[in-house]
Amino acid sequence: MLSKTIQEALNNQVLMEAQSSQAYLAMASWADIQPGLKGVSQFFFKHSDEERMHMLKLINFINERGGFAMIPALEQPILTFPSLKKAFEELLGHEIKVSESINAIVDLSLQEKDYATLNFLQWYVNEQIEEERLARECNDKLELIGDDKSGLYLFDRDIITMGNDK
Ligand code: OFO
Repeated sequence: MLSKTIQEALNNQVLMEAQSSQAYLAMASWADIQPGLKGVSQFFFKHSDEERMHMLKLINFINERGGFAMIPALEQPILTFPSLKKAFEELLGHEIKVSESINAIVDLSLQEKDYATLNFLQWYVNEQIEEERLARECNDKLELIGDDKSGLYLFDRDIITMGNDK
């Protein structure tokens, strides 16, 4: 059975994952209408789906452990970006916040000796390592590419397979 505190923290994580999914969906739609960013758009659509899966996993766990997963209202995410670099900076910043939030719940479950939640969260801890790595890699590449159009062409082509090794 989940304590009230852990349940609240996990429900807050449901919100964060839903916000991530929505934020990346907005990035996907924005990229979709930019010239030459079809690959990036697909990447964001896929990423948005993954965040929804992260949210569903939490919902199942909360309900399975005798809690109640509450589906949150969402704010409108950022819709447009001054550059692709800015969109990826936003993505990295977002993932760092998600990691911090996961770590805080890990801490809480340790304090409360809730080993089931602690064990459940290990998947998210590992996932965040991968998500941050991927976001940093994209930011580094875009930094190198700068305004080079052929570099951007290759980035858009290659991004589809980035992160497939996880
Ligand atoms: Fe759910 O991993 Fe990104 O936010």
